[in-house]
Amino acid sequence: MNLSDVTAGYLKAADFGPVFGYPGDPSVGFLEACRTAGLEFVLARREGTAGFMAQAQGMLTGRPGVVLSTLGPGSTNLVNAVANAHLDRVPMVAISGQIDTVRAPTFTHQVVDQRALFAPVAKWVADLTPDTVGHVLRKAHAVAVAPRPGPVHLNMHADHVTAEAADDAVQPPPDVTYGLRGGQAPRTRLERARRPVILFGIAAMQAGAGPEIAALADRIGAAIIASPMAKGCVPETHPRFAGTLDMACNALMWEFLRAADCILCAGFDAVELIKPWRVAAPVIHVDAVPNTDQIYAAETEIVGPIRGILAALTDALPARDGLSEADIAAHRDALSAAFEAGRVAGVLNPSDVIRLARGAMPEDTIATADVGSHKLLVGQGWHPTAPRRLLMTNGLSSMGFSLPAAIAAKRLYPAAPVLCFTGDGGLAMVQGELRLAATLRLGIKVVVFVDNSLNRIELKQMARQVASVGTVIEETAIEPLAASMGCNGITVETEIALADALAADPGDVPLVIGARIDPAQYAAQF
Ligand SMILES: Cc1ncc(C[n+]2csc(CCOP(=O)(O)OP(=O)(O)O)c2C)c(N)n1
Repeated sequence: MNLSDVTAGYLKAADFGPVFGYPGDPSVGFLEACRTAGLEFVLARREGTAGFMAQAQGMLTGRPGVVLSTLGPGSTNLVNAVANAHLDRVPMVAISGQIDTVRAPTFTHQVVDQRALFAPVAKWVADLTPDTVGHVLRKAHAVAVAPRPGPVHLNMHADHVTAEAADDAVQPPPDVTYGLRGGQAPRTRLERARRPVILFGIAAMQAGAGPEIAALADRIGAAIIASPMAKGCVPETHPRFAGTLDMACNALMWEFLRAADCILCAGFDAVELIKPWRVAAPVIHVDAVPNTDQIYAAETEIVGPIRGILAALTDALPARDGLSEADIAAHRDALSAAFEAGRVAGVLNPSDVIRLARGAMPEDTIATADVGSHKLLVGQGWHPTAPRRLLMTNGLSSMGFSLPAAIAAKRLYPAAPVLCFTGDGGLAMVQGELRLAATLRLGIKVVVFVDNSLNRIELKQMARQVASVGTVIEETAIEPLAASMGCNGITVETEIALADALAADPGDVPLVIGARIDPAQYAAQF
């Protein structure tokens, strides 16, 4: 199937009505695809009025109306109608032709930047490309109808119009159920599941839905998996807790998820996914917002207060065996073993640092993690038993987060033990803030994974067998650095020395612990 066939097939399957529009050169292949799909094309007299027809179609059906224009003057003529649908809150899919991709950056005749043109007046702008057309259409659909409804604008480059589509999935999203009840379909699915998994994320943590997740898991025999930023929402000591997705040991975690026969995503935000979602099990999406990212295609969506929806589901479902706690414990054992994979005897390994810190710090510790290889280990190996006890950035994932975050945490909770994990690269970006932490008399512990490397990037160079250019950094001289900032500092190279340093009372200024690690283990972890 070519890209136009997939697009016409989607519009037909989703029952959006006819395509209103005005064609141009790049439209020819798409018009033919409409004809063969049995999708009517209504030729208006100009693009602006075709857009109003599509808007009216959307107003009448509640589904997006579709409008087509050509590139350049066709798209500039269309802007008014798209803006109209935007402020009238009417769902719409607007598609414009565009110059072929090779000429797009340099050619001038009839070429305007259509993404920039439509961005202020549409909910979302994107290109339909052969590799992603199925996903883009699904997302365009979900975004257009999600509250508040409005238009999305899609470009179809001339060289893509009849290009073979690699992503040809035509899978319109389900109707969204708003409110607590959620219909019968998800209940039937959960009632029959033998290996159900609840995957919770940021929004579940923010809603404080841990007790409701645990209760539902106990009722239906589900395993519970956390997203990194939501860790602690369900205590990681819970017998149904099965690990954190897409951090260290991710092969094992994805394998476990792929073995599920039903996945309930509870406030799970796919912004945290590093790997693509390649899981066959049907997904039930429970969140405060609809599934507009479409990273996974949910079978059903229940949108509303997460805690209330989960509690209502638990009440409505009979007790089931599902996965036994013994099955989950066996997986947890495998996870613990995988966490030590690649460990080198006789040196300080990254996993040693986390294990020792876990042993040394009290349960009410607030930990922060920076971005890099060490974050992936902390994300799996740190086990908070309450929410908001591990702060990390896993959406934008900007280096230099963990030290400022630890300063804010200690200021807010002076009595709480605060532990900051950072790479040597991340520390170098923000080390001046140590001076502030000392001035504020904040007794935090800062554990630096010293490997003279931007390891997360250097690992990728190693995987491609290219040289470590631009990823090797200078030795971090912890003691003089700490002293110059009014802090205490120590460098350690052994487990014993690290355990001692971690046990020390920092007093009322930061204690910077440079853990000189051998990074070889990282290669076995990702
Ligand atoms: C502000 C910013 N710049 C660049 C990156 C890309 N990046 C991700 S991880 C990483 C390496 C981090 O090195 P380090 O802090 O030493 O941690 P390690 O990977 O060695 O654990 C880089 C450069 C980023 N995420 N954020």
